[in-house]
Amino acid sequence: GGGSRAGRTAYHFQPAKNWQNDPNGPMYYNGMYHFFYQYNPHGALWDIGNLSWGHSVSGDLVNWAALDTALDPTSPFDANGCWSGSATILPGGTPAILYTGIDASGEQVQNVAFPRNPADPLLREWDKPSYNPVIPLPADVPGDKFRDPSTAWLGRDGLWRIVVSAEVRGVASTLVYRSPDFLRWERAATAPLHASRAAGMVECPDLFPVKEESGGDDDGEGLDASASGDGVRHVLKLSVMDTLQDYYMVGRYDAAADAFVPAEPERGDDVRAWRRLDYGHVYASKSFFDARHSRRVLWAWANESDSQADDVAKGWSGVQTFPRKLWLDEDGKQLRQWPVEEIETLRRKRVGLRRGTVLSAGGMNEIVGVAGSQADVEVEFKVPSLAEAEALDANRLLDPQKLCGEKGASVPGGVGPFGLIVLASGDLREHTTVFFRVFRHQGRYRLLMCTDLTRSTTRAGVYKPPYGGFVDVDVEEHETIKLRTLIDHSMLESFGAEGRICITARVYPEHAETSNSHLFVFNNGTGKVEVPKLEAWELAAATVNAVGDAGLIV
Ligand code: DQQ
Repeated sequence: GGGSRAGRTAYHFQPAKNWQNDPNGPMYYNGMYHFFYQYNPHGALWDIGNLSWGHSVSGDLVNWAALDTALDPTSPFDANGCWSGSATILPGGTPAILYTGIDASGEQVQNVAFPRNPADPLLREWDKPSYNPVIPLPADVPGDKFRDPSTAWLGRDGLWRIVVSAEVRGVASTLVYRSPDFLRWERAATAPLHASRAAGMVECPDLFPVKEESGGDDDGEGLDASASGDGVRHVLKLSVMDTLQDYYMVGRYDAAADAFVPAEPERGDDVRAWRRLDYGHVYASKSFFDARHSRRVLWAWANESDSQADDVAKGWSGVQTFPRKLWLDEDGKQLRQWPVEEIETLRRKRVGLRRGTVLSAGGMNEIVGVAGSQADVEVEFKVPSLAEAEALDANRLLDPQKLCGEKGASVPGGVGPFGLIVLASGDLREHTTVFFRVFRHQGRYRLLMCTDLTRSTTRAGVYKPPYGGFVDVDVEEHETIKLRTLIDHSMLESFGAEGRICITARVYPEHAETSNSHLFVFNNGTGKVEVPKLEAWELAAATVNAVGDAGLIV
């Protein structure tokens, strides 16, 4: 059924209807972007035995045309589901997919699939050779804990490598497999690339190279999966089932030993103590190398925060983040993320604030002239003095999310809170805040960023937490504190300090069904805050999987 329009996004990736979860096998091939995703063609909920690979294509990562499903659970080696996996562009240019099948006996195995006709620009049909699975379940891994093959990379010894997630004798392990031909795969005899006793099963593991940044002009450039050598670092990214969060560690990958040496060993083996990819609500992310623009692009799934009954009524569930360019910060430890620049093709009406606008204590300015439910907002805050920053005990540093809850936007502070009020109803009964606060701890300043959903909707039965994280920047060195927020009906993606922190949230304001959403910039700190720059654009709706629109793209 069509369901209600409520909450549907205008420029984020969604299938026309039904359930979607993990991004799968994103790639750039023959002038076209391909995106696959975990999809239930039969309904709006995840269904353990019914997962297919949905498939869409795009010329610009903005507008998408839906094709038929690429993989369906129809073979003995995937009869109970085609689960997550990745694409690899083989030498000669043909793509291959590796994915997890739930086989006829309910066990997880790894399968390969190839395009039936590589000359078809849309790669509509995919063959699953009958010799699958290419990696059967190992004897020391339980049948329900062996999945999510990564994109492959080619070693100097001519062998392909992938990582697969497995629980080996009770320990969550990231296993390396090697292959001379992409068909015969052997588990590396070395120790797993990573093993975590504490965190429990991990999913969607990935190891990919990033360029060591010099602070020069070519910053932000991405690398192909097989890049190695001088100036190359690697990122190990893992999705932890226990918290439903994605974490990463930057390090050095030793290709000869298939070992990963973390840049921050002090964070330990428990993945939950690693850096978060996003401090909000995303999971099962996957990146790919976009050869067209020499960049690495990340996708991630943001599931619904309303009830399953709501999803059934809507007829759909799940959104993908807007594709993000991903690169390594100059510090060699943290990643930076930023919406791909193609989003700017959707920018329509632009409004701004007068240069030199100052927000005094309790100040609040409405940004009028753009539709507040579909906007791209960039704002810079300049704090004239950090002297009033509140002191913070060490124990309060441990739980930024809790701190965001206790010190919400309406709790006045020393330096901050300042930021945006988005998706606000005319009477402000519904509103979501995205804001910063500066604290002082042992002579150092700490920048906190929050997205607080507590008042985002008057509806009951919706998950509306405060989200938050500390931003890894030297506040004293930074002239201004920058924020970019993408608003798209139920989807809110915020990027702090030039992409050093991301917070994605799902929101369901009731007022949006019948009236406009308002947008404000505010300061609730004791001292004044300057706003040297604020630009807001209304964004046009993209063409995203509208029924029968494939002709528009090709
Ligand atoms: N979702 C897939 C699995 C993966 C999980 C099944 C992560 O392959 O481990 O839909 O969300």
